[in-house]
Amino acid sequence: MRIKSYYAQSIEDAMAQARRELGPEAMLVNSRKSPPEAVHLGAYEVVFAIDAPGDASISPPRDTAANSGPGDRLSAEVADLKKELEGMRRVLTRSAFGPAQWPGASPTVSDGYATLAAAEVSPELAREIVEGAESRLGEAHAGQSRNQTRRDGTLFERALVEELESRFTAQPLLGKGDAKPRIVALVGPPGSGKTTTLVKLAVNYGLASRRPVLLLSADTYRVAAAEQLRSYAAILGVGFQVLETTTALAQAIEENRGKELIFIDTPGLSTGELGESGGLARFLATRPDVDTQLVLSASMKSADLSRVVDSFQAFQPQRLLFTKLDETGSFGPILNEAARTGKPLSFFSHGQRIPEDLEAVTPRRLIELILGSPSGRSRSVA
Ligand SMILES: Nc1nc2c(ncn2[C@@H]2O[C@H](COP(=O)(O)OP(=O)(O)OP(=O)(O)O)[C@@H](O)[C@H]2O)c(=O)[nH]1
Ligand SMILES: [Mg+2]
Repeated sequence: MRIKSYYAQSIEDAMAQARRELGPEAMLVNSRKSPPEAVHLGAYEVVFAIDAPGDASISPPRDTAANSGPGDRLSAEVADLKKELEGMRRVLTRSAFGPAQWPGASPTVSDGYATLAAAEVSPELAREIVEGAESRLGEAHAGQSRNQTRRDGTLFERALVEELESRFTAQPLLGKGDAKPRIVALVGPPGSGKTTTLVKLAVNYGLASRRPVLLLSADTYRVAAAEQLRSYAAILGVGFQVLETTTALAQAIEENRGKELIFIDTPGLSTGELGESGGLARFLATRPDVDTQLVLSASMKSADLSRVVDSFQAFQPQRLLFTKLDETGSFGPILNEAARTGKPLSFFSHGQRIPEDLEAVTPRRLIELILGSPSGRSRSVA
C-alpha cells in the first residue's frame, strides 16, 4: 500500500487532483486542514491509500535518472520511506483515536484528541478536554452550523487551549499566605531533585534579590545528604543548620524570624519508608506557616506519579513541583496529576544547572509543552 497526500485550497480541489492522478480505485483515508509545516502547499490535505505492490519502497527505484549517483538514489529512497512511514503513522493514529472509536468526530477533533493522547494525557481527561473544547466552540458560535465551526482548526485550537487552561492552576509562589518569614519545605521520593531545586530557588528568589535566606536540612537519614546542602550553603554564603528533630526544627524557625526565606530540605522517602517519617509529616502538615511542596520527576509514568502523590498526602503538600522535564518528551502526566489532585503547579526544573534550570510555571508553558509550540520546539524544554 502506498500513502499519498494532496494539498489544495479546498478539500474538493485536493480530492479532484488526487482522483485525476490516482484514479477511482484509490481510497480516501483522511482529510483535514494542513498541518503548519505544509500550509504553504495548500490549506487542506487529503490522504489517499493505493494498492501498488510494485512500489515496495525498499526496492531500487525503477525510474532513476541515468546521471544520478548512488547518494541521490539513497536519499530519494529514504525520502520515499519517510513519506510512507509518515502516511502510515497518520492512518494508524487516526484508526486508534479517530472516528472508528469516536463516531462522528471531525478530523479537527480527532486530531486534538490524538495530540493530547500522544502527549500521554490520560484517555479520559483527553476526551473530556476535547469535548469541553467542542462545547465551548458550540456556545461561542451558536448561530453557525456546527460543522462549519468544527472544521475551523484555529477556532478549535483556541477552545482547546481554554479548556486545557481550565484544568489546572499555576502558582509559582513560595510561602503560605502572608506568613513571614516565608518557609518552604520540599518533600518527595528519593532522587526527585529536592536538594538541587531548593538551592535553585534560594538563589533565584533569595540571593538574586538580596533577601536573607536560611537553609535547613531535616535530612538526617544519610550523612552525605546534609553535607551536599552544607556545601551549597557555604558556596552561597547563607546560613545552614541540620536538625535532628521536629522540636529542633521549630526552634530553628523561631530563632530565625528575621530571615525572609527559609528553605527546609527533607530526606527522599520511598513509599515503604513513609511510615517512619510520621513525625516530620505531621509537623509540616500542621504548621500554618510552612508551604510544603511535593517534588516529582516529570519522567515518571502517570500511574506511578499518582501512587507517589497519594502516599505523600500525609505531608499535605500545597503545590506540585516537577523536575527533570529535560528527561521526557511527554508532558501529559504533569497535567493528569494537576487535574486529578487540583493542586497548583509551582515550578519546573529542566536540567542540572544551578541556578539556571528552573522556571516559574505559567499555564501557557505547560499547554505549549503538551500541544507543541508553533515553531516546532514542542518536545524540548532546554
Ligand atoms: N536532568 C535533570 N537532572 C536533575 C534535575 N533536577 C535534579 N537533577 C539531578 O538529579 C539528581 C538528584 O538530585 P537531588 O537534588 O540530589 O535529589 P534529591 O531529591 O535531593 O535526592 P535525595 O535527597 O537523595 O532524595 C542529581 O544528579 C541532580 O543533578 C533536572 O531537572 N533535570
Ligand atoms: Mg536531597
